[in-house]
Amino acid sequence: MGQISACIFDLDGVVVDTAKYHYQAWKRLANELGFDFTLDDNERLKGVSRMDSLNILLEIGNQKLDEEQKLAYAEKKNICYLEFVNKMTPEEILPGTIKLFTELKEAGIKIALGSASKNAITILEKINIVNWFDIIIDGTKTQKAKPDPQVFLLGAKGLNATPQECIVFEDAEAGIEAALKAGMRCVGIGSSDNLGNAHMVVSGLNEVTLKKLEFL
Ligand code: B16
Ligand code: MG
Repeated sequence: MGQISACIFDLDGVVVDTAKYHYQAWKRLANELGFDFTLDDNERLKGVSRMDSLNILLEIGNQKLDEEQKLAYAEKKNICYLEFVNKMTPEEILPGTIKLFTELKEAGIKIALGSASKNAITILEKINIVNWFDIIIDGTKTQKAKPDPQVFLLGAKGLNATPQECIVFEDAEAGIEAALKAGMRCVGIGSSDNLGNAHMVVSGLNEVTLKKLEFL
């Protein structure tokens, strides 16, 4: 228990479900390279940066590419992914998000984004929630990917909050690890099977209230 100054939200898997679009785009690339990519395989990419995702994909398909080829394929995947993103609408905001944001703002608590995605701003604009955020830390602002705590520490610093005053919302194991390394409280979004290290696990933001957060 302690004061809450800021809540830091991951994007994919917390505010929107872009994992399904990442999956379609990676699957198309895998098929082009001559192998299959399953939904189960896609679980390994959640919260992981684009280049790390490509490396996992190539490992699954047992393929070796040089750096130049990797950059070209990562770019190709992203173009395909953006085709899906560009069709996104505010209806894709996951249930409970706006209600929780409203409650936090009314209580004077700051809202931050802490995402690995380099497309975060485009997504936030498509779903029309960019103005809710007091600070946006995404894959264009970090050098170290989760489970490194950099993304969350930058968010706290930018809001003049100490890590102890921040609560992170994350759907990926690497993100929970990053939050704990940052010295922050964290809420896992998903299942306690893989997010058991979080201080609390819920199935979505619709299950979160400020009252519950005050007990963390
Ligand atoms: P991009 P998050 C992550 O978003 C996704 O979960 C992960 O699958 C993706 O590879 C990563 O962003 C990078 O995305 O290719 O758009 O830069 O969960 O950190 O919001
Ligand atoms: Mg995520």
